[in-house]
Amino acid sequence: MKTALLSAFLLIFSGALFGQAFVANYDEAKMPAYTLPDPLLFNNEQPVKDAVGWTKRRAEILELFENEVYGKTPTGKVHLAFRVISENREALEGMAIQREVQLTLEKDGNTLLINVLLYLPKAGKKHPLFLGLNFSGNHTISDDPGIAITNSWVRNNAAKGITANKSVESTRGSDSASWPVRALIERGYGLATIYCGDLDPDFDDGFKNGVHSLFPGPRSSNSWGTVAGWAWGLSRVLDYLEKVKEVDAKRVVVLGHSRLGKAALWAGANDPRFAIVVSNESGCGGAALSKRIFGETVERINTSFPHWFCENFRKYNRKEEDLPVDQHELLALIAPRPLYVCSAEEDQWSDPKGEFLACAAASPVYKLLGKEGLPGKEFPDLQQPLTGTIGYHIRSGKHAINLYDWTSFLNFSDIYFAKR
Ligand code: GTR
Repeated sequence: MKTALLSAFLLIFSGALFGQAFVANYDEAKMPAYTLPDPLLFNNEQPVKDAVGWTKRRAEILELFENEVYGKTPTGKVHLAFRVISENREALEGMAIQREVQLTLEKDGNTLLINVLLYLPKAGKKHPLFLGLNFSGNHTISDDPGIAITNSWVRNNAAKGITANKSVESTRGSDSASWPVRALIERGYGLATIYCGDLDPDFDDGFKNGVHSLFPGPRSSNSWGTVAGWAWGLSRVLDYLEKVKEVDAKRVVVLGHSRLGKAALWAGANDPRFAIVVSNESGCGGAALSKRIFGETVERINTSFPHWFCENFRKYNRKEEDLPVDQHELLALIAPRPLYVCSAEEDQWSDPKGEFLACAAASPVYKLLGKEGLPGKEFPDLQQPLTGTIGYHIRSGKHAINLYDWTSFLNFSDIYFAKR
């Protein structure tokens, strides 16, 4: 009864949200039969037998994702410069250093400015650190009056007083519940965050602004979209973090919630320097299997957010069965590094079961590489994390990232960074 009510609510909610007649399926019995591509079979159907074989197969899978889903990230040297714009060495009652740093990315005379907000524990020397994009500006993650309000484009929101795509003072600290900085510092971790809109504003402008301004030129059906642009930016921040003396750049966890979780996964797949990857409720185009057609679908995501993926991804609108890859293979690209995926019970739009099954289906690759993958095959109870080299939890509650989630990421990272 409770599930039926929840499904009805979600159905109406998602329809109303997009103002179009779209009926999402929330019934396992109505899902099509589907077959997942085997990550351990080459495109020519030959089996992958060992780690050397996997390196070759990995390149095939990466190329499929580039051509059919996220688009190809352009190559070419980008020059990185940085300057500290503010520093408070007595943040969080003297426990932490809070620093704002402006990065200038320059290519062929075009520049992009991005602001990194850093928190570092004062005790100790080199710290492991979480790196993640935020949704609305660095100033929204803390109510500290010292953090600059973003100058980048933000979505208008009359209720918040945002009318000219410019953020306002009253949004300071508005997303602090998603960023429990004190808990991280107390556990010995730093945090680096940047506003996703510094890298690419989240609207369809025909790929002109943000990172696209650094790589102008003709586009094709496999040119990158916004999710890939955000992922690329995470790697540029890691380039900078490698130069920060208080950061242990070999222990950086890249994480993201929802659309920014999709970006974190693609960043982790492309950049092996990320030691651990965390996806929080990343759903369709993230950790959830597309072929299940449960919750958000390929057609729905390409219609609501035409700028997120490459044009080729639209070939699979209502044709998920034709996709040559599925999202378990994105997770497999992270192997053998630790990966943590989480879902929320009331977030059926992101298909928690599809996220869990993707973890299970990525596990044979971890096993081939001598790692455990996801322990157990049973979908876990609420608040019962599974912890192998792939970790997974589903918690009660809504689509959000909260202290329970962060505590689980910290517990997971502690194991792999051997702090216990
Ligand atoms: C939804 C979108 C999801 C997810 C979410 C979010 O509207 O359909 O794919 O990314 O937004 O980012 O909060």
